[in-house]
Parts: sequence; C-alpha cells; structure tokens
Amino acid sequence: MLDLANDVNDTVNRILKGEVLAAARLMRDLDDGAPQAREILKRLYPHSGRAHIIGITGSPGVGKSTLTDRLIQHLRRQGQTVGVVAVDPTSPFSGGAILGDRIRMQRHTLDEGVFIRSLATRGHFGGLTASARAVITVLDAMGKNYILVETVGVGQDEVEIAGTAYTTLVVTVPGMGDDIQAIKAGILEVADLLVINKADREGASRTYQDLLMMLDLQAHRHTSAWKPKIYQTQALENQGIEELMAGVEEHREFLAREGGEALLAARGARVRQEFLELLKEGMHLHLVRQLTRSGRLEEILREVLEKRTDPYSASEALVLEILGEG
Ligand SMILES: Nc1nc2c(ncn2[C@@H]2O[C@H](COP(=O)(O)OP(=O)(O)OP(=O)(O)O)[C@@H](O)[C@H]2O)c(=O)[nH]1
Ligand SMILES: [Mg+2]
Repeated sequence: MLDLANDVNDTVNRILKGEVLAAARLMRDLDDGAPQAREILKRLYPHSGRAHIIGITGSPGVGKSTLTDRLIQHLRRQGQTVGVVAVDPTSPFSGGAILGDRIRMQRHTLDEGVFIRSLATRGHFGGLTASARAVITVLDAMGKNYILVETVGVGQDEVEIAGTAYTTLVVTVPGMGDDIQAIKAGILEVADLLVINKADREGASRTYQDLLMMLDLQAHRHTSAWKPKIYQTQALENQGIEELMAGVEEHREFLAREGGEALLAARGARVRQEFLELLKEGMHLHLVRQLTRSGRLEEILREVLEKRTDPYSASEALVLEILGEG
C-alpha cells in the first residue's frame, strides 16, 4: 500500500517536471483502466489550467495534421513547449490516419519540448471525450505552454472536444460545397477562427466570400463580442501560418480582456461539461455493476422480454427508485 502511494507520488512529481516517459506511461495506464492512474490524474488536476488550448477541427483530409505540424514548428521557434492530442475515432482498426499523423508530425518526436498523443479507440477510461480531456490535463500539468487538439469535425463528440478548447480553429478547403454546408450545420458555432487551408487550390477566394457571408448571417443571430476572422493558409508550403498564429494570439488577448471574463466563461463551460460527463459515466458504471451483482438487471430484462413491462417504464421506475423525485 505504502509502495503504491510512493509510486503515485513519484509519478506525479515526474510528470510535473515534464518527464516524457512518466507521462507516456500514465496515458497508457489511463487507457488500460489502471486504478492508480486515476489517482495520479486527481493529483495532477490542480496543476492544470495554465496552457492555452487550441482546437483544430474540420472534415477529413483538409490538412489539420499538416497545419498542426506547422503550428508546432512556429511555436517551438518562439521557445514555447507544445502538447498535441490527435483524436481520430474513424479508424479504430487500420490506424491509418494515426500513422499519417505520426508521419506528418514525425520530425517533432525527438524534440523534448513536444509531446504528441494520438487517440483512436475508446479506452477503458470512458468515452473518447473523457480520454482526450484526461490527456489534455496531463499535458497541461507537464507544463506545456500550448496544447493543440486535432479532431475530425464529423461527429458531435469531435466537434465538442474541439469546441472546449479556448481557441477553436475550423479548417476547410477551397471548392468544397458540401463542406461549407457541413460548417453551416454546426461547426461554425464553435469557430473562433476560420481557416481556408490549401489556399493554393482554385476557388479559395470564392470560398472566402462564402464564409464571409455565412459569418455575416451568424453575426445577426449571435451577440458575442468576438467576431471570427477568416485566414488563408498553405500548410504544406508553410504559408499564412504566422498570420494565423497572430489571430490565435489576438483571440487569446480577447479572452483575457476585462479581467478575463471571457476566459472564465470558457473555463466554466469546460469544467461543467467535464464534470457532467464524468458524473454520467461514473453513475452508469456503478449502477450497472450493482444491478448485475444483485441479479436485478437480469430480472428487469426478463420482465421486459416477457412483455410484463417495457424498457421505458422499467428504466424510469428504476431511476426514480434510486434517485427519488427529481
Ligand atoms: N495542396 C495542398 N495540399 C495540402 C496542404 N496542406 C495539406 N495538404 C495535403 O492534404 C493531405 C491531407 O493532409 P492531412 O494534414 O493529413 O489532413 P487531415 O485533415 O489531418 O486529415 P485527417 O486527419 O485524415 O482528417 C495531405 O496529402 C497533405 O499533404 C496545402 O496547403 N495545399
Ligand atoms: Mg490528421
């Protein structure tokens, strides 16, 4: 027992010092559901909240990883340390995209100031969102100045992960009519900055106009003090990166203005989401275990199967029984 406590202490201290090996081991342990990993995470949490978290989201193949690689490069030149979380739920088996991420960001793997973690499957920690958040907390506690979170903006979860960053970049490319539709359908709301990557391609200015119009429409509906701007980049050629990063800094300054009210609100939203998710996960896990152990779950399922009740009534009654009237 004492050994375990020492082990936890030791790991916490090493991670706070930014040790890569200790952090990598913890992330693996979190995935495997090792109990002490969660204890370590609890101890790291108070040390998080210093990094600036940047979300990078957009359809598959728009150049998010290439862009991330360029942002890392830019930040490293300024002496900043960087953590990266690349979330890719679309390829749990092939690992193809993750391999792509690795290759695209490979040159940074020998740099002690950069830590890259790819997540593809739901580990034992809970949903992908919970895993991503845990990794962000670890990177933050390690003292990384910036954390870049790459997610494919296709599902609700993925958009949500990117949306909980302090500064969210929504990436698109020229001439993707459908993509613009997709942006309309939801991710525009989370965008602090819009990026047209592959601006070397035909149709960049048309896309620029389209986006501008959409932002204009949105501005009438929302009253946020921040007006998203549009940036054009050629990640492959390292073009437009400086301007984009200047935009990120501008947004960061906006968040810190007036006593940091906007930053506080962003932090509040993060904390709220994180807590509610963990609560849901914890309750579910606990309850299922308990119901299974007592045989109650089988009993209820049999009743539903024999049509003595229906799953709606049965689950409602159970929730009421456990939690009382809401
Ligand atoms: N022409 C052009 N190609 C680019 C540019 N940036 C990236 N690419 C290419 O676009 C392809 C996809 O790039 P990635 O960075 O893997 O894109 P991604 O959005 O991370 O892809 P997923 O993670 O699979 O969704 C690669 O072949 C890149 O070389 C650019 O500015 N111009
Ligand atoms: Mg990628």
